[in-house]
Amino acid sequence: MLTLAPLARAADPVKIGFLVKQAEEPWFQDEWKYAEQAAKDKGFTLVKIGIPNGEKMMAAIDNLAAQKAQGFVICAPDVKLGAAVARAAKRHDLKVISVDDQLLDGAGKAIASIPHMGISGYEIGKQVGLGLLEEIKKRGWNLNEVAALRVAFDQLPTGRERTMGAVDALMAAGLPPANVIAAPQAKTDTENAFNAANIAFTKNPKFKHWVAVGLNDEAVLGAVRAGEGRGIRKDDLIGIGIGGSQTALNEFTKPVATAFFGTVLISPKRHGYETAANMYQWITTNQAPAALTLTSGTLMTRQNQVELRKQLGL
Ligand code: FCA
Repeated sequence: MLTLAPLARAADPVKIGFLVKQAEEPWFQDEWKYAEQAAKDKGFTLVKIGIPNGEKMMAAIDNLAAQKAQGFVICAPDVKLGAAVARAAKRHDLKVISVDDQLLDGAGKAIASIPHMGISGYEIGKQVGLGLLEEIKKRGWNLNEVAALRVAFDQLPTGRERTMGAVDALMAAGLPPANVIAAPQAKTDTENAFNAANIAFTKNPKFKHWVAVGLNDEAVLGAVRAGEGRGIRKDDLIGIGIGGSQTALNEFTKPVATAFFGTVLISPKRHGYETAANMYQWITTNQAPAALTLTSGTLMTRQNQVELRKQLGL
């Protein structure tokens, strides 16, 4: 009997959790979609759970263990929950990989023992800034008369890196630092970005032109909608987001262009498919994925959207 036990375990079907902080966001829907593709290709069961807060997150991990999953991929609702995630995974003997948002330990340091795949936030932010500069130049705007609205979610390191990369590029080209307006959002969705941007526009009526940046497409879309509400439209506002999922595509397919000028397209396929496939490999061959994988992005506008997405296999 004793010798049979390991054999029986090896034959256990592989079950992998994919836990995301904002299941309603198109980016996470896409990640799930590509993770499902990996599940189909490799032959494992994927368990998708939305974890909008710490309590739901802990319950989801317990639930996975009860279902005899062997591991999970996670984008946590708060990176400060890192130690709790690591402890729960260890207690249940579950492998864990983080995606998008790298988990932090109690001292605020990235947890190196949890393999992570995220975007190269600062670089991608710079691409946003350079894209804005090109469009500013085309329009002949004077940088002294331009304000950069930074929809900010600085408690999330990748969020801060992305938006700082963007404003650093603008300042390196001559945008006065005093023209950078931070608009902190309470949550990383369109509604909260809208509210944050609205306040910033109201408080800063002196600027002639605006650009808007944020950690994702929803942040920039919120700024664009707030601008519209105040009569600041596409001739006076240029927004470039980060993501390239349905939120951006909806804007690009409107018959008349809005101030949502572009987005840096990142790959939900890499983040969804690869993380899930890496977890499968880890479980079945005991080969852990790279400790850190940072993915890149490409500027996407109305003009190149179809071609670019095709290139990435999206
Ligand atoms: C973070 C953001 C998401 C998405 C992802 C890649 O988790 O909140 O919107 O940009 O990184």
